[in-house]
Amino acid sequence: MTDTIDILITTAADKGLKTIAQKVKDGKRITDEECLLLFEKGSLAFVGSLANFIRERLHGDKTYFNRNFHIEPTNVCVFSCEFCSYSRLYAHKEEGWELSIDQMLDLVKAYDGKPITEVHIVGGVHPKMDMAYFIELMQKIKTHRPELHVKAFTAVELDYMFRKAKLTVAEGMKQLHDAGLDSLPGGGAEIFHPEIRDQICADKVDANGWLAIHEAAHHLGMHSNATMLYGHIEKFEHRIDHMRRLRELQDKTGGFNTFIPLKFRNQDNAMSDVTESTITEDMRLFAIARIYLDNFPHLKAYWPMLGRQNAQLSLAFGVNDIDGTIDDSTKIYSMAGSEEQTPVMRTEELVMLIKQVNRKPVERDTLYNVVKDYTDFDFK
Ligand code: V47
Ligand code: SF4
Repeated sequence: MTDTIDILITTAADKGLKTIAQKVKDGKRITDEECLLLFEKGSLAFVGSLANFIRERLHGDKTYFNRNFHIEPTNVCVFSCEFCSYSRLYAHKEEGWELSIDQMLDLVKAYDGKPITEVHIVGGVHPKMDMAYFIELMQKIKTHRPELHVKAFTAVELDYMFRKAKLTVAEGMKQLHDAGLDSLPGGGAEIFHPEIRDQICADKVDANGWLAIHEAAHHLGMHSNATMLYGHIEKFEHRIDHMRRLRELQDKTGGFNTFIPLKFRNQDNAMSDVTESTITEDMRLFAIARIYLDNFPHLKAYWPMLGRQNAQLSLAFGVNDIDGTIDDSTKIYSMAGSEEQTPVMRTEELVMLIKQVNRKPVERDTLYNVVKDYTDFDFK
């Protein structure tokens, strides 16, 4: 019987596409030029089949999710990213919220006795929430529940904290790690290329700063994720530049777990005139990212942003992780007009969603250790 990959090699519309299919079959890396060719000429079916081949080679039908909850310490922010629907400028902070350490600890305590493995803490950049504040928070969370994995702070928040405390990146990272910070989420990456970054988030940490923070974390043995905010004013070349910088750092450190493409949503922000990408473009991007980022073990679709059904669809386009069951309401996406205004999904629902498309649901912890395989589990 001929495999799908051989059919793709034989029937590819173009010599360049044929070479790419052959490289995928042989487990070889594609170049930036080949990646551009995929964006320009690869049909949805072509890139999807290649990405699915890679996904199944890496993970079979396994589809991961985790049980986590979010804490957003504040939506007050000193920065003013054009795409952000969430932040309230420091000058207008009466519209914002600021949680005290005790309030955040109460949120953690609300999960006592519940089988949660991770807390994800990210928010705006508040000038008063400094190193000392977050070190105390980390220590108190760990004292209360030592085994809870703390995934916290985007490189944007960290860059601001370290500069304010006059610490080098290595010193700042070490202090937070010692206090209990386990890993970094992937936010704040947006689009690295200055042609775009200067237009959408000029005042926050640049590409090199973002990458240096993740590199420092990796050197301490911590893992991290990487995101890309796509589907606005960037061109294919900017997406490729973004992924190339990530692929290069991953070659050096191996510290990234997961790549998470974040679809730009245009509600209530300064970029509301920018049309959102289509579902076809979303799926093509997932697939091309899976093909290009050969050294990233995981590709995640963030379902609160994409919506349940599109997240389900993405499992045929290279995605092997659909994030967590989130019991609280993270506001960053509902405020930007995402599909999911109440991003809460029970484990049973998530498992069903994955099974409906014939994949195997596996609950993981932050570092992808298997917590429970739900393939043959019956909730009745
Ligand atoms: O960096 C802000 C994005 C990110 C909009 O690491 C928007 O597991 C779309 O990074 N449209 C923060 N996106 C969230 C984030 C994240 C989410 C889930 C999991 C993980 C992880 C990380 O949210 C920001 C920015 O790129 N964002 N505004 C918007 N209008
Ligand atoms: Fe602040 Fe983050 Fe919003 Fe930018 S995306 S304004 S850094 S909260």
